Amino acid sequence: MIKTLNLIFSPKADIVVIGPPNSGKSSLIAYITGGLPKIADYPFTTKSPRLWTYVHNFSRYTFMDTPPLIPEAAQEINVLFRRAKILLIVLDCTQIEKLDTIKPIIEELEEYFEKDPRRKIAYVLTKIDKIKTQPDISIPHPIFPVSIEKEEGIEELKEFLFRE
Ligand SMILES: Nc1nc2c(ncn2[C@@H]2O[C@H](COP(=O)(O)OP(=O)(O)OP(=O)(O)O)[C@@H](O)[C@H]2O)c(=O)[nH]1
Ligand SMILES: [Mg+2]
Repeated sequence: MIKTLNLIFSPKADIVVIGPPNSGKSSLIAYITGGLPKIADYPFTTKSPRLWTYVHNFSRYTFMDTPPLIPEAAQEINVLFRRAKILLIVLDCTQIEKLDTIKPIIEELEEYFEKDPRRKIAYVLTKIDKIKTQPDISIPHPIFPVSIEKEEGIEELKEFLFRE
């Protein structure tokens, strides 16, 4: 008898970084880890998931950079974060009002991720250097406004990520 097994490989990362195209995921990972992912001012720069490591206080943390979150990619993202401890949702603060199409997908991914209560979800609002007043968004998770350009807000985020 021949049996067919469907094996799903989910790479192990501590922190999985997801978000819409061009929101600043790779820039954030590059800034924190010192790695050199491809960064550009157009969408779909990151074509496939990639792991980046960072050592903080003698502990090693692995970040996963992911391709842009679009409806067609939701299933792939779901597989990628199965072994993660933290899901970091990165949004461009200048594009918040354009989130309608992927909002339900994000909520679905959050629901799946939160099935394990030991896991944490946080939002990062990027590019705050581009706006005068921060958008008023209400989300039941920690929110970290940051600017890679002005090097603002990163320390607060790192404190959250690397808290034991
Ligand atoms: N002004 C400003 N620009 C930023 C900031 N963070 C990222 N960017 C710019 O935003 C653009 C997109 O950055 P990426 O890091 O490639 O975005 P991404 O989310 O990885 O993009 P995809 O891989 O295509 O999904 C680049 O031109 C970055 O320099 C920020 O805090 N402020
Ligand atoms: Mg990228």
